[in-house]
Amino acid sequence: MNDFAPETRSRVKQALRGQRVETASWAYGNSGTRFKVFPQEGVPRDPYEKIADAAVVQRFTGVAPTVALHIPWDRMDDYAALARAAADQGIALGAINTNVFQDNDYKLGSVTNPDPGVRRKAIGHLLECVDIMDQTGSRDLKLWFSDGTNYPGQDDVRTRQERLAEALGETYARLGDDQRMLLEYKLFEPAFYMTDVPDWGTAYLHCARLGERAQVVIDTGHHAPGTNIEFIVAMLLHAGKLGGFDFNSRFYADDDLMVGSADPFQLFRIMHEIVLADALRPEAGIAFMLDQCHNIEPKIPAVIRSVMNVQEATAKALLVDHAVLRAAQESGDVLGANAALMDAYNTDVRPLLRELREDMGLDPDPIAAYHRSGYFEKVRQERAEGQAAGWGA
Ligand code: PSV
Ligand code: MN
Repeated sequence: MNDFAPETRSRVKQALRGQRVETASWAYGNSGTRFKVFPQEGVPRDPYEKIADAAVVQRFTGVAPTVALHIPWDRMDDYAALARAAADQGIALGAINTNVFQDNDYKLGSVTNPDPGVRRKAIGHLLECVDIMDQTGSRDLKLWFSDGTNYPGQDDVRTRQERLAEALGETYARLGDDQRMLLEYKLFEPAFYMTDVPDWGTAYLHCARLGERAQVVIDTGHHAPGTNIEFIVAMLLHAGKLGGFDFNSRFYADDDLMVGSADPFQLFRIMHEIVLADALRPEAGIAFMLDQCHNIEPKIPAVIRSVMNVQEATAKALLVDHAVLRAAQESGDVLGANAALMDAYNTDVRPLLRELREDMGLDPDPIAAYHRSGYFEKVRQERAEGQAAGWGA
């Protein structure tokens, strides 16, 4: 690892230094499965405390300067004050995630519900979230719809698409010039026969119709097993329609485990497509967000670990020798082309990342530094009383 050419070393470090990963407010709160939520100590009780935890992740990683909010989980009176509190701690508020999946009214859907009154209510929430973005200074509105049906014939597929298009159109029209809409697809759950935005193709069709500021977001846990996610990444980059990622890992379904834990090779392949398209730079407009739940592991170190996993996959992707790869591809050298990827993937990039952190004035081992900091002991005491924030709360 330490025998890189100096140019490679500085090129890779420079790209990694500019990388940005957005953490999620809900990852700091209690979460679980539908069977049980195991509470943890020191968990934030309100959005301010979630922001404080996110700032700690930024303090030890240096590449996670924004935190996404979820409304109504992070509903409050004064979002501008929350944004100021974030700024005081060296971070900013990121994407606003909408939530039209938890009210009783949404049993048969939100924006695709057969009842126009329910559709209106759902659209009202989406518009309210744009109002919040105006106050937080957020760029991205993230839309995920649990809408779908459980039984064949339950509702008309094309009519639901029309209702969806109408809601998206009204919301898109409300966006400011510097704001974007990110549409997230998901194959299944909670609807089991059909979801209304099941795949990237459906999301792409809606976004293409809406315009430039509507982009597709890929949640890595939202596909059928075996789906070639990096192909989707390449296709959306090719079409100029990739707005970002909700990163997480899965073994079975939408497991929401730490990104890079179940299949680090897949994460590398995704980041390889990003690097090939020169889309790592923040100016390229791809939001690299985490959407994870730390049900049994301590939350802040898990978020730090996740950021490090993204950095490791990215560093490996940056090490792919594109000239060698391209030459092998063009001469039909199957094994040579594959080796160009595998050589990079099999490189131990951890020493380089430690060096990068030292260059950035950070501790080379962010998790050890977090444990030494005493932050957990402090919040464990401070937050002993009161109601811990939780997924869905
Ligand atoms: C849906 O499964 C999803 O991925 C959406 O992004 C939601 O907003 C999020 O999970 C909630 O954790
Ligand atoms: Mn998601």
